[in-house]
Amino acid sequence: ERSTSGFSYSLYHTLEEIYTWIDNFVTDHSDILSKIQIGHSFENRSILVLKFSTGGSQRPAIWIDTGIHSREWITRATGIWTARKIVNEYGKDRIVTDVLNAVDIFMEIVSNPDGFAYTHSMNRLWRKNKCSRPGIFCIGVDLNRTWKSGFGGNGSDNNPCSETYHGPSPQSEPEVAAIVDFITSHGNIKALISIHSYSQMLMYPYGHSLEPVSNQEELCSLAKDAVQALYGVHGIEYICGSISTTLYVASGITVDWAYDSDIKYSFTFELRDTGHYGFLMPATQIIPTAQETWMAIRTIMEHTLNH
Ligand code: ING
Ligand code: ZN
Repeated sequence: ERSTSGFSYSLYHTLEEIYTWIDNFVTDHSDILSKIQIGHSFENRSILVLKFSTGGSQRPAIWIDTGIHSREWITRATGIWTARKIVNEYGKDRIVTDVLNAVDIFMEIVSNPDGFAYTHSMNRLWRKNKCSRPGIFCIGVDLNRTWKSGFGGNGSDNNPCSETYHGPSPQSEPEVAAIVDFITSHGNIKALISIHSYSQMLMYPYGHSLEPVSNQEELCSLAKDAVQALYGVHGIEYICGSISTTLYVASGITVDWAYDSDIKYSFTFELRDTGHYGFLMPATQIIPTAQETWMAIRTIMEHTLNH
């Protein structure tokens, strides 16, 4: 690598540093990488997606997002490491090579740029986006409660001052609308992985209902394989299951919308840890977290390729 050679994958970075890294990373690997701007945030920051593609047109694709919740710093750092891993393993690792020869990968590293900037400038524990609306005296919508599927249901809040405020209407927030528009117009996304922290879980729909999804046995067995592969790296234990039965009922979430939009492999991670550091995960755990998460992501990618 040339221009990204000074970038440390074992440190947390600011928004500006990550956006510079994206530009340099795309330049360094322009044979398989490009950058797509899918929209703008409430405060008018660019919303960027990395596209990994070895050719073809409208190939089936896998979507990965990190940083929907701004305080979950470990998720973006894991996403950045994962992006480099994918590039490094193409042509070496059989699964990555087979996947990228048939499937495109889209990664949105900074899914909530305004909230992320705010966690650096003002409030490290900010979760929501930064929208404000006339007559509403609290800031921000929870970007994992404002999706159309199950909008306004249990485990989301109508109070704008709540951490789980669902917003005025489905996809009212530009950060979510950008993803919905992109995925919908793409039309061939086969798997979606939405990465949060913390709790050490790998989950699948539904969040808004206790009802099992139609392929729940397949998702459960794939999740078990994925967390077993993860465990093999550093011995970290994850639990898996549907969101509503494993964590709690939550409505208007990303993966429920994805599943109801025909993305049958929809997963959400809660990365390290189980509460000791919580959102304040030391940077020394970035690489081990990314290494183990990678084995789970790779397992999901392989299954998606073969089904
Ligand atoms: N927890 C998630 C939250 O939004 C979650 C849990 C993840 C619920 C995915 C539904 C879907 O409440 C964190 N830590 O963000
Ligand atoms: Zn989260």
